[in-house]
Amino acid sequence: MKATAQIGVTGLAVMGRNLARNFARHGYTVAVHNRTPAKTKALVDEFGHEGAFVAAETAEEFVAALERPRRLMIMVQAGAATDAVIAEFAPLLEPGDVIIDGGNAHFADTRRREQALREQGLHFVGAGVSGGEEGALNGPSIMPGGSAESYASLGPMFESISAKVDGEPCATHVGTDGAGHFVKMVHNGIEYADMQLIGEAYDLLRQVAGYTPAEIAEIFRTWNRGRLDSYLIEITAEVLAHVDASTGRPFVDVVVDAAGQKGTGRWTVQTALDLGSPVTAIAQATFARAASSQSALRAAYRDLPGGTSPVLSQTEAQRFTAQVEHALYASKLIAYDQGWKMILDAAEEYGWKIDLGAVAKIWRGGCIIRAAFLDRIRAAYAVDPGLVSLLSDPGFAAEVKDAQVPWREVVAMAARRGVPVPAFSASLSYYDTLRSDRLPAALTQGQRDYFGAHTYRRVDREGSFHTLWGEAGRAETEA
Ligand code: NBP
Repeated sequence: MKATAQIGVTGLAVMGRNLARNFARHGYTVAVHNRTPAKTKALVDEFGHEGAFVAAETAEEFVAALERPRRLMIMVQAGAATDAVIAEFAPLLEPGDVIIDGGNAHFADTRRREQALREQGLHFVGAGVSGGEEGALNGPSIMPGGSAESYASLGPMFESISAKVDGEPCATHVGTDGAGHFVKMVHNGIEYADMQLIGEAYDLLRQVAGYTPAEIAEIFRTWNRGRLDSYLIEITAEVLAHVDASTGRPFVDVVVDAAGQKGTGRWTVQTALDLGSPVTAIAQATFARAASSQSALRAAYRDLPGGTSPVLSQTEAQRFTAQVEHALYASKLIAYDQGWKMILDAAEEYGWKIDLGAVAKIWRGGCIIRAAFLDRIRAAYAVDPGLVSLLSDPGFAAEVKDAQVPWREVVAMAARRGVPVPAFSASLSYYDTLRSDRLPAALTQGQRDYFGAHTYRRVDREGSFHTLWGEAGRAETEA
């Protein structure tokens, strides 16, 4: 077989097939391969007219179809299937060739695979791909890791097939080895938090303000024309406005209230614990899904007493709605700030040089959290690339200042009424924790020293100290 293809895609389920079509539609010759050859044939039969495809039945044919250095993209199930495909293809490749994993791999697996393949002279690029099947076809947000050398050859192709915002591509070299999959994981964690916060805003508008799903859809449509303008707010309005055809009831009322997850939110929280990154809003969003699925536990709690339920007047409901917008925006800002800081923490841990402004830039389009807000974050990093927190940006700081009264009133109202707002309150507590002059962590240190002689540091002297708690006089010793 003549080597004519600039890129090869193996794994032609929804994602691989759509990415292959996207490459072909952008003028690239694409070699296509799938473990079950019928899928390869179906792709070429159905979409062959869209561009130049080279159908390969065997691994050898597939590799032979690729121009050198070969670029081979794996789009199979994450985990063991990815390892199996790498084991199948790596022996057929030559030094300088590039294997790209566009699946949802855990970044630690990507680091392991990158190191092993580097020893064989191969480049391994873990590329986060966001936007689902629609994004894969029409323009995803692409977050490649791996070597700078591999990005030099892959970058133009990824940038060409990615989503574009203001003419700029939603693809960039994120950092070495697993940086791309790490950033994709945090993207999904932020997505969990954003969705939970929107859910809590809906619940408050319904339970406290007394609005119907259709009325709340209108409120979200209004919000979508302001600073909350985002894909998630837009689709929320669509879902809330939808009426179930078989019952005539609001669609949201006929859906079982137990949320699922595929695991990327959980990975974000697990990794955050290892890094010591306090992503509390993301964690609460992940736990909220888990709690919603605990049916026996929910049944055990169901009849326990809750808050009071005064009815709001129309004017009060309108005022409350404006307060919820503030609370949602401020909480969202905190959730994003937590995700950004987690990326910074990981960059330090793993030696990645990640341009946080560039991350905001490539999330403006193609992915689930795409939003006008991300352009604000990009702009904040353009002014100060060393920002430790988004709240150090004067514009964001001013908005959080404006949100103070409504944010606190909404969380207080939720507590009084017994409406669960785990992500709203986690965001507010995070804000209050970090702005505190003194934290009760000092007491925690005292307790730790008392029961475990864990020692403590003093505010007035260098060194580690231990108090002899069991002895009369409780003398302090230097540890
Ligand atoms: P799936 O995750 O459903 O995987 C199906 C593909 O994996 C098929 O091509 C299948 O081949 C192949 N495969 C499996 Br399973 N085991 C294999 C093995 N041992 N050797 C070779 N091939 C094997 O596909 P998808 O939903 O298109 O997702 C692809 C990747 O993209 C996944 O990692 C996913 O997490 C990620 N992702 C998905 C989305 C989304 O919205 N679906 C979004 C972003 C990322 P077969 O046809 O022979 O069974």
